[in-house]
Amino acid sequence: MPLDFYHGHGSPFSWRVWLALEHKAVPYNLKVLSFQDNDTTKPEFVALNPRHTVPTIVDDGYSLWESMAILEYLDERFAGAKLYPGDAKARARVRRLVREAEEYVGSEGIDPITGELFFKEGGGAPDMDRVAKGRARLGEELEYFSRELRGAFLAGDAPSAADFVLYPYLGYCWRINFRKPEAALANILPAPMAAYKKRIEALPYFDKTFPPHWR
Ligand SMILES: N[C@@H](CCC(=O)N[C@@H](CS)C(=O)NCC(=O)O)C(=O)O
Repeated sequence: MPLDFYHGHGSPFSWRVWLALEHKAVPYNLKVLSFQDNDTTKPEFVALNPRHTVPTIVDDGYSLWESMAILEYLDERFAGAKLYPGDAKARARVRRLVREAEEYVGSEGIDPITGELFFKEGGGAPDMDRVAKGRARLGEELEYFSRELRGAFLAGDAPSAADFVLYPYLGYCWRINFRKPEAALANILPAPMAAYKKRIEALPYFDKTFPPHWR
């Protein structure tokens, strides 16, 4: 029986899960929630996930949230391509890359930029020094991740959980720059990361996962 996948377009966390479901060819019913309509806080969704976050999956009555818990669950529960491939060391490396992407690309690089340009408390003028620091941090980290490529992707010639965590941040950089050119992210990707981004975007299932309002 297909599992239910609750998704919000544009959420980097939810995008991870959609890419993983497709990559593993897990059957699923897509249930898109609207942030604009506050669908995540409606009682029927809160009954499934008291944290009211996407991604959430419901597999045969079992409800699970937190994107990385979901990725690990999918890999254990379903056959098919591995999100955490290889031996214990290779799998640990994928988990390390996941945490590094979340912490250093996401929290230290992107969050200060979006915090100033999109989500500024009180709607005051953005602190462009903070934006510049975030951009510098992001640049360093994208150089780091360029060195972590092992063939086409981060863990070899097939995508892994690490790619499905890193890629949505790269897509988000593009989107931030489109909406806020003052973020100056147009040239943030080093050449190996730009080529890598294109490889992810060429995956046969990629297109359907792209946020429709970003087109
Ligand atoms: N740590 C969570 C983060 C999930 C999250 O923050 N999702 C946001 C969208 S980006 C959300 O659903 N917000 C709606 C809400 O909090 O009601 C994960 O990895 O799944």
